[in-house]
Amino acid sequence: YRFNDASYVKNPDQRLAHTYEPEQLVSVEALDRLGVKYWSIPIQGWEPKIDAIAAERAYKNRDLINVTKEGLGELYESKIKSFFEEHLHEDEEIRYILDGSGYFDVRDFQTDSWIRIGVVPGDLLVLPAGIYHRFTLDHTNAIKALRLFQDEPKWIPYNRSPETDRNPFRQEYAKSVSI
Ligand code: KMT
Ligand code: NI
Repeated sequence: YRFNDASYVKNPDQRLAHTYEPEQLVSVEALDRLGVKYWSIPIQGWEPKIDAIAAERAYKNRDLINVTKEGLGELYESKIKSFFEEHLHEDEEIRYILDGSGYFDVRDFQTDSWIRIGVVPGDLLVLPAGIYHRFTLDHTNAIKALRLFQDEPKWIPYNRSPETDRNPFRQEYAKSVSI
């Protein structure tokens, strides 16, 4: 759904839903046009299915991330903060949600406004290289996700700036969604 900036300004708690009234839904097809892949694979018996997708798409590495105070320890506050800074990566960001829930916000290329994607167990989300995005926990305050990597995990977030607008991966992304 479309993220309501005015609601966030009024009550700047990133963990709230910040919907419009009524909600403005965004279709999976519209996400697809932004290069965002979003589908569901039931948690029941997920492993062989995820293994098959990983093999097919050549995701060679994976790890588990547990975004909770316990899971992140002393890094918790700084991680929560950096996840929610608008950034891009030079690789795909691939997440399979195992437990808990949260929000991935992605920029609509055409309007530069936020689209908020609520994720729950079974959701597989692939953000393309070069898309501006951010992540937050929701009110449940916990999410466990499998992170898949095409090659060596390199999770460098480049926070949005005039410089990232000129990043080659950003420019390639811009071309892919401008047609
Ligand atoms: C990211 O890169 O923003 C994250 O890994 C967030 C936690 S995964 C649900
Ligand atoms: Ni990211």
